[in-house]
Parts: sequence; structure tokens; C-alpha cells
Amino acid sequence: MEASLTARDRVGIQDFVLLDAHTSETAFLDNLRKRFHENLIYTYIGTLLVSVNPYRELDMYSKKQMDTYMGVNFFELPPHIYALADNVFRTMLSECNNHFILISGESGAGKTEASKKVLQFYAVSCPSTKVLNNVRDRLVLSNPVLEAFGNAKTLKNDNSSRFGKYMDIQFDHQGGAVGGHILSYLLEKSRVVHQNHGERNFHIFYQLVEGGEEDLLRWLGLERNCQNYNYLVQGNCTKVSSINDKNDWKTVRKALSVIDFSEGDTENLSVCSSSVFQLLGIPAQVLQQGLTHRKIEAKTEEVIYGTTVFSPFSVDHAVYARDALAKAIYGRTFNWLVNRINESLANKDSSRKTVIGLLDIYGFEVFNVNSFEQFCINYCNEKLQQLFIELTLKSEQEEYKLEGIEWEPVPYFNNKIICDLVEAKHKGIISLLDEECLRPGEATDLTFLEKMEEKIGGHPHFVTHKLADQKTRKTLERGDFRLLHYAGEVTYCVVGFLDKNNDLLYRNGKEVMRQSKNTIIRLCFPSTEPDSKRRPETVVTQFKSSLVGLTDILLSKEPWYVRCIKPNEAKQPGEVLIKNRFSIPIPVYNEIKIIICGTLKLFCSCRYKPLCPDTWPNWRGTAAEGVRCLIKYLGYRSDEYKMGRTKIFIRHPKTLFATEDAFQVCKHKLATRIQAKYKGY
Ligand code: AOV
Ligand code: MG
Repeated sequence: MEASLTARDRVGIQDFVLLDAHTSETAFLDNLRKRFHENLIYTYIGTLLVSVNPYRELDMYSKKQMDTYMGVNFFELPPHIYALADNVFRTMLSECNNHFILISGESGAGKTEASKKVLQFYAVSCPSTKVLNNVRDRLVLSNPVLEAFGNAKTLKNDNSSRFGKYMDIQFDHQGGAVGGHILSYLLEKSRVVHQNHGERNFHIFYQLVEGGEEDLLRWLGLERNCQNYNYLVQGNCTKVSSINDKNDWKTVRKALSVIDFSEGDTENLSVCSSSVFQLLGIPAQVLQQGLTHRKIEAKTEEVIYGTTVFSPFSVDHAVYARDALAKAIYGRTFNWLVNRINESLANKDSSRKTVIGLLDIYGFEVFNVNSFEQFCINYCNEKLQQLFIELTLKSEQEEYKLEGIEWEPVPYFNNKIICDLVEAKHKGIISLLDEECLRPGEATDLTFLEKMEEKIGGHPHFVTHKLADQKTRKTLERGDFRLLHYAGEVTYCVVGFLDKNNDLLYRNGKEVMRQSKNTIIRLCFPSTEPDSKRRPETVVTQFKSSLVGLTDILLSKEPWYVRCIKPNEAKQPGEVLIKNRFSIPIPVYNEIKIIICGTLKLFCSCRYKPLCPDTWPNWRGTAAEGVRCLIKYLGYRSDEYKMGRTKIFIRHPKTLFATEDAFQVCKHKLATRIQAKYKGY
């Protein structure tokens, strides 16, 4: 007893639900810290997995570890991402339904790594045949490709996801991974033309310049020196110690060939990347004209090429047009890439499949200066938090209510109020921003700010310089607005909001692209695309709709959660400052967190009835009476379970394991007895 207490003190408790003071956040963080010191980065809260980023390679992801976790009861082994992956997989197979794993946490907390671990686990644990292995390789190798084009070094994370990713892995009824599909969300295109100090452009550019083969570079007209390219050096940090661009280039090239990209495709893709800063494949004169002149309808006395009228840009305008074009090329190439990967992952067989979805998005982020991009990213995180609340805390408490179980409501902050502040029709921030975007020439970023002050100035989660009290005002500039997010305060600088939300590309920019010799660029700028007079939807409105779509996808599936936590800001191992810095709500449950529920009928009339002489071989009373009789016989203590109307809730998984073990022994005995009885017949 003494010894086990010491061990428990040292390594903490592996399931937070079993902690005596389990509703206290301090107790929760203490427990995580204890475990982290022992390199135990995973902890459960029931079936939710908490993961603390170790910032070092731990010897826990080997094939042997995978084997250990395969097919084992969830709570039987120490918490692990493989245990969760395995549990989801087996539940999907036995219940024949669809699931998703929502991986959340702030930037750098370990979401992308966690999603890769899940995918690798399935790649190893699922049935294997030649065809299936091919699908498996494509699923796994889509990662380095998308990361090259969609991730970048930020101040928070050397490999930060700059797009949201939802990936469905499709399984046949035997559990073979037979296909997949990826949805990507709002790529941070502005990074292509601007990076803050200490940050980089997307990895692929540095990979190409550092690792690209001599012939390829010559053909592209590139020099092996990132310093020569304005778009790559704005953060003044082309080299990152944790990144080997040269090797990563090789990995990406190899991955592309496995995902069915021909040499030609790969080369064209390289051209697309390099064309962002080279704009190759387009006759120089056409390009120059496209970047320095605007095509206009009216006849004026300005420069005329052929029969069309062109108006020359100012230098600022030309730079703007160039940047807009670079962003458009990159953004469209990225979408093309996702589509191509989807073609390669597509399963054409129409037989019934079940899926496990993996959601890995950009985490909540706060920099010294936060702009439109952080606004979108943090809004997305608010939405996911809202979904999480709806699916866990609320539904859990509703279930207790439905089952007639006594419970004290758990206080939790419902961030719906912030979601509404951002997205409400007519008076949410998004609507106000879109309204201003509809007033070109009149509206500016500052009029947008004023409009917000006027319409939502009284909102408890919104502050500006004008609205702030004396104390807060010191830290707020005139052009800032501050949102009190669920995960903390973020001050946004309003400059650029209108432009970035409009994301306009001059029409002749598109036309120029259509003349490109590069097939990918031509596909990305199809001549069938209507140059309609109708305004395209703004960036944030498109994003909002895509998040509604994502929520619908997720709501149709069974949820599982991984909550990632960043141990320190220094991105260093060993330094343990686990703080709930962004007061990320930990789902803390009251009095008894009910982990395992089974229907009463299943519990007594079916599975466990042989364990008690009164319920065996047949129980004639009601299911509830049968269960009472059974658990009395098994000696459950009153604090170990609660009986609901239709379900029994058992607090400690070990209680259920003991019952299950007893059942297995009993089953074995029964089988032996039956065999003995029929021997000789
Ligand atoms: P994120 O996805 O949550 O941030 P990542 O998954 O990219 O964060 O993790 C950041 C870095 O932490 C990785 O590049 C690894 O170096 C390290 N790391 C994370 N998890 C582990 C692990 N289990 N074992 C070892 N190292 C790990 V963001 O995409 O920025 O929101 O937007
Ligand atoms: Mg990530």
C-alpha cells in the first residue's frame, strides 16, 4: 500500500477522473506535471486523451508499442494515442458507424504530430495486402507533401500548420484502409508575400532552393541562395535549426512519386512554386503589362494595346497587383494539389465503407501583432470549442438528466457568446466587415473599426481604445480591437482587414495566367471561370460557410478527443511550465464521472447473467431488478456505480474489468462443462 502510494505520488494518476479532487484545475495541472516529469505525456479524462508536447523524441512510437496497444481494452494499458486510435478503430468495426477524432490545442501543442501518429498506427495495424499497402502509403505520404506546401515556421512553431485539414480515412468492413479524402480550410496565403520577423514563407520554397537538383534549378532559372529572393527573406530567418530543407525536399519528391504524380506534374508543381517569385512560363512582355496596367472597359486616352484600353498602375498599385497574383497562384496551386491527392486516394469501389475522420487545424495563436489571419484562425478555434462543449459537457449532462441520475451541474464557460459576436447575422464582426468591403473607395480599416464600436461596443467580449477604461487603454492603440476569446485575450490590429477579406485579383492578372505554358497554372486559372461582375464571396464569409460544412460533417459522426497542451513557450524539452495559459477549459466532471455505460439489458440479461445464480440461466424480472441483483452478488460498492433509467454507469473501469474477467472465467468453465457433458455423444 505504502509503495503504491509513493508511486502514485510520483507518477500521478493516469485517468484524471480517478483523481480525488478531480474538479479542480490545479489538481489537474499538478497531476499532468508529475506525469510529464516521468515522460508520461499522456493522461486520460475518461476516453478523452490529454497530450503534453515533450519536445523530444520519446521511445514510445515503435512497432512494438503499436502491437502492444492493438486490440487491448482501452483502460488496461497506460494512456497512449495508440490506445485511443485502436479503440476508435474497433468501435467503428463493431458498431459499423463513422467516427472522428478532434485534435485541439494552441499552436505548437502537438496536434499535427498526434494526427500523424494516429495515421501511422492505422497504417501498421490495419489488414495488409498489396493493394491496401498502396493506399496506406499514399495516405501516409500525403502528409509530407501537404506540410511542405501548407506549413511554415512561425514564432510559435517551427512546423506550424497554416491551413486546416480534415482527413477521412475509409475502411472496408474488415478494417482494411481502402481510401481517403482530404478537405482543406483557408490557407494563410498572405505568407507568400509577407513574413513577420523570425518567420518563414512556406517550407516548399526553401526546400526547392536548398534541395532542388542542379538541372531543375537551372531549368527554373533559380539560384541556390534564398537570400536572392525577396519573398523568402522578409522574416530574416531562411535557416531553421530544427529543419533540414535539403532532406525534406527529397522526402517530398519521393512522396509525390508514390502519390501518382508524374515527373511532368512534379516539375510543373516546382514551376508553380518558383513562379510565385519568378512567374515563369508567361511571355515576359505580357506579364509585365499584366502587373503594371489595369485593363479597363471605358475608352480613355491612356495607353492602348491593340483594341483594349489599359491604365498604368502606380508603383504601389503594381506591387499590390504582383502580390495579389503571387498569392492567387499559390493558393490555387495548393487547392489543385489537394484535389490531385484526393484523386490518388479515391476509392472507386462502391461497397459500404465506414470512416474515421482526423481533424487537425491551426491552433489558437497570439502574437505581438495579430491580424486578419489570426482573427480567422482564432474564430475557427472558437467554433471547435463550441462543438466540443455541445458534444461533451452539454450532452453528458443531458444524458444524466435523461437517465434520472442526480448530478450537480458542472460550471463551464460556454463560448457561444463569442461565436455569436463574430458570426451573428447583421451585427456580428464578420457581417460588419463584409459591409465595409462593399463600400470600395469610401470604407477603410478605420471605418470598419468605428462601425464595430458603434454596433457592438457594448459587448462584454469586445474592447477598443475608445471603449477601454483608463487602465486597459495604455495597452491598446487606436487602430486595435481586442477580443476576449475563450482561450484568452487577443488584440487585433485592424490594418489590412478590408484588403485581405476582399482578396481581389485584377482581372488581367487572371488573363495573363491563362497564357501560361504551365498546365497546372492554366488549370488553376481556367478560361471558363466567369469574370463576373458579381462580387465573389469575401474570404471570411467563405471560411464561415466552410466551417458550417465541417460542423455538419462532424455532427454526423461519433466524436473522440485529443487535447494537446504546450509545456512551455521556449519549444524546449524538460522545461515544464505546464500552465493552462490560455485557460483552455478542461472538461472537469462532478461527483462521479461516469465512464462506462452499458444498457441494463445488455448488462444483466445478456452478458453477465451467468455470474449470478439468481440471474442464470434466465431472469424473469425487469432488467433493472436483474442488474441490482447481479451487482449485489458481485459486491459493487454503492459509490462505484449509478443506476440510470436505461443504463448503468460505472465509475472505475477496473470494476468493469473485474466483472469482465470473472465473466471470461465463467464462460470458460461453462464451455468445459458443456464439452464434458457431450463427450462421447
Ligand atoms: P501543432 O500542430 O499543435 O501546432 P505540432 O504537432 O506541429 O504542433 O508540434 C510542434 C512540434 O512539437 C513538432 O514539430 C515536434 O517537434 C514537437 N512535438 C509535438 N508532439 C510531439 C511528440 N509526441 N513527440 C515528440 N515531439 C513532439 V499549429 O500547426 O502551429 O497549431 O498551427
Ligand atoms: Mg499543426
